Amino acid sequence: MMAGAMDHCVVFTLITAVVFSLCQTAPSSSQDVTVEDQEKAKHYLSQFFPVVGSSGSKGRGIGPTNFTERLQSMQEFFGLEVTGKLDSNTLELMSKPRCGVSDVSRYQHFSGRPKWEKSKVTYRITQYTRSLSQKEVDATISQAFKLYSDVIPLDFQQINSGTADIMILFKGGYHGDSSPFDGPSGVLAHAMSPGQGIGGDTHFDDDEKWTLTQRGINLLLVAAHEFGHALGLDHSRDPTALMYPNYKYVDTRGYKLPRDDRLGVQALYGVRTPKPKPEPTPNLKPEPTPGPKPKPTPEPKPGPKPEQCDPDLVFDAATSIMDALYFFKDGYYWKRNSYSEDISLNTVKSTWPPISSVDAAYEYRRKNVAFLFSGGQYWGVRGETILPSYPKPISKFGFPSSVTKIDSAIHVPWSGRTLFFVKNKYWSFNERRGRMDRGYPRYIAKDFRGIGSKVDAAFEFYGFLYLSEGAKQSVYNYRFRRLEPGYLNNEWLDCYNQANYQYS
Ligand code: TQI
Ligand code: ZN
Repeated sequence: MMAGAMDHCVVFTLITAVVFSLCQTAPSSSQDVTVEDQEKAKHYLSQFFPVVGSSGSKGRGIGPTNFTERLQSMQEFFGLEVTGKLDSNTLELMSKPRCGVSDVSRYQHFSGRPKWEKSKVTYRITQYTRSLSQKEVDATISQAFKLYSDVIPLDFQQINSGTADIMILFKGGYHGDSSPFDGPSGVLAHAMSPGQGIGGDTHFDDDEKWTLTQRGINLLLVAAHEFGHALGLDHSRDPTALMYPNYKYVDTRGYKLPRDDRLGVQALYGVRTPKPKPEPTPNLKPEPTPGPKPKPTPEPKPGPKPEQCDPDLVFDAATSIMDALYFFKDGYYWKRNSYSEDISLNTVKSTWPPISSVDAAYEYRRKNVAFLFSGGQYWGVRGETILPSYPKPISKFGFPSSVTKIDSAIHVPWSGRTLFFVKNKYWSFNERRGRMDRGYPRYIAKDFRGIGSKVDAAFEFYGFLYLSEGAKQSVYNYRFRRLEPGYLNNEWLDCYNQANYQYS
């Protein structure tokens, strides 16, 4: 077998879910740590793993503050052995240059960043599955490659004879390499990272029931995942990513490459110059058929449409509502469907007529309701319907009369609290008890280090808290209890911020 493709701690040996552990380097001793090393490490942690929240004696903090814990979370993040000690592997990693790319991205490349060094990559399917017609397989495989070629300047071409860069086959059990498949379920497929010979080759276990639907194993999703490996992507920590190591069916109609994976491959191959997007237009209610036009009632018209891909875009508010994300700006909102990733722009009024603009919003999923705030009032909505008995004054939450407007709000499901950000302070509302927690407001800058002094918009999504100040976001990763610098706001709107990424 060819070397190269095999040494990226990849694939064939990795069959179970404990995939990351195989990438660990051998444990090393923690002797000979100098004072200088200690100082360097402290500096490193403060730069890349800022402390979040105040933990102090009252234990109110939301992140680790002590050196050992922070070191542990850094080690966990990089897949090192979690010793909490400054061992040589950890020190070595800390001294590596950061390439100007912060750790925000949850995608990962294989070590050595193997990738295809050409712009046309060929593939050949040498053995088809029993579950689907040849035509269906050809179409699905091509669709899976197209997810990538839509966003990176690489073209994939199917050939029917000879040796292709990516050789594809469907076969159960032993199929010619050192990792035979295991019968139904378990391992579904595997792929080699880019390289000569077997590099990029992709095998599908034909003891699976391959389908194009929700039943059985969806070929498009698994092929797209495997081709991610074949192009150089390792598993991602982003639960919404295709490269997240967990099979989950999503609607494949109009399926596009999820954002995290897109950023991952684009970091390797660069961005395919995006075709100009059609201007999103507010989809207004169908015009009444022509006739003598009734005089339009002089309504306060929303101002000009906000610009979707402005790198300086500041959101007024953001929230999830059911399965979509809503980003509010100047009387408009973008709605982004989680799965189809299509984005529409509408006026707030056209959807929730009494509301002309939204300052803050949050979803309380337990009750299947979202709250939209505008000035001193708020409305409860379920999807696009306003619930009865709204608006209500924000004083209902227990704000003093000095609070006339809320900058942003976020519900934190695991604490049952809703945080309200008002200027440079924040409040904590206990949803179950229906009252403000004692001891608030507190200073944002004190408890959320790494943000700044205000929060313009905030939302929770898949267990991550996104807090944005100005055009930039910070992501609070609850699992790792850490605030990480995030993407620009506009990345949620599928904008390409070319300048942010470095290509090799
Ligand atoms: N096959 C594994 C996978 O592709 C093989 C593998 C394990 C692997 N560890 C790896 C490949 C590390 C590269 C790097 O992930 S699988 C999914 C999941 C599989 C799993 O059959 O377990 C998908 C195939 F987990 F993401 F759903 C496809 Cl989509
Ligand atoms: Zn995988």
